[in-house]
Amino acid sequence: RPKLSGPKLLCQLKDKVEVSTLTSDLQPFSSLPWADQLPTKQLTSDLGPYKSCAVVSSAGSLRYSGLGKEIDCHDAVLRFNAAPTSGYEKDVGSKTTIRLINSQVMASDDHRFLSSSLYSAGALAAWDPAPFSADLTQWYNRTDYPIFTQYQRYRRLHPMQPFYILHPRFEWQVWQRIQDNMAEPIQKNPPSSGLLGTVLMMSLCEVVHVYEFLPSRRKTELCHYYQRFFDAACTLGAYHPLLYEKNLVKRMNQGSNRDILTHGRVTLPGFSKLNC
Ligand code: NCC
Repeated sequence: RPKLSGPKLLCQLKDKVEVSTLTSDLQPFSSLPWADQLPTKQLTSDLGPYKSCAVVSSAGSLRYSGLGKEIDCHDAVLRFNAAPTSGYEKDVGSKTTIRLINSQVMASDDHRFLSSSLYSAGALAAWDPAPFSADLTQWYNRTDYPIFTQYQRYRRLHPMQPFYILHPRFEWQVWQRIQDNMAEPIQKNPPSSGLLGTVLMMSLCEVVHVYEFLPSRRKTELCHYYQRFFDAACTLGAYHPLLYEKNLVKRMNQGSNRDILTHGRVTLPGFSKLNC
């Protein structure tokens, strides 16, 4: 299989991946009693378009980066899971436009998802590792974590906050882009929140800067910038095909290698700016 150049990879991503979210008119949800808790419109028609966007990975290498001001200068900022800004503003900034969370975060007691104010800034988008190519009904009846019960509870407590659920088709379309561009079979687990969030922002923004997804010279075994926990697998991957994701992002990067080294910064064009 020929190795595609960066511009070709970007066009493939734009053509073959549709960033879609669940809406209240979609089967099987439309016939459920809580359907009207789901948004009526897609995330991509409610939010944006933005000029510049920052995607802030949760990597330990953000600690002592001093990137906070630069991150906050973007029109929109995406963060992940339980990653806080409070107390870490100097390194990660304080603006949160969208927070992308996995269903494990919504379900585990540790994260106090229903009560913690960490989740109240900006819009929320959640995802659950759905079975490959399974239909929505199959997934609904057997989610990895109880994403739908937690979603309903959260919506009842915070009815005004925009909250979307990613369509599982989106996860697997992104997964397919990774697999089709790698020489070897990759694990059949969905991509990490990091790559899903990056592609999500490419559909909303003219330019996307991703921070410490490709590690800078601050690379560390510290898993998250906000926790004293060390594990190289956080950066290299175990369950998620993370190394392959990073390889793909490296190939699509339009910024310099120096930007990666000093800022852990990757520059990606938004889909609207691509001439394919
Ligand atoms: O760790 P996590 O991800 O929340 O990090 C968000 C995204 O940042 C990128 N990252 C993170 C750490 C690091 N050292 N390098 C990185 O590049 C990754 O792209 C990552 O996706 C997830 O993807 O949702 C994940 O969530 C955690 C965990 O569920 C949450 O943090 C809540 O505690 C997963 N960890 C475990 O299941 C133990 C992780 O595998 C993936």
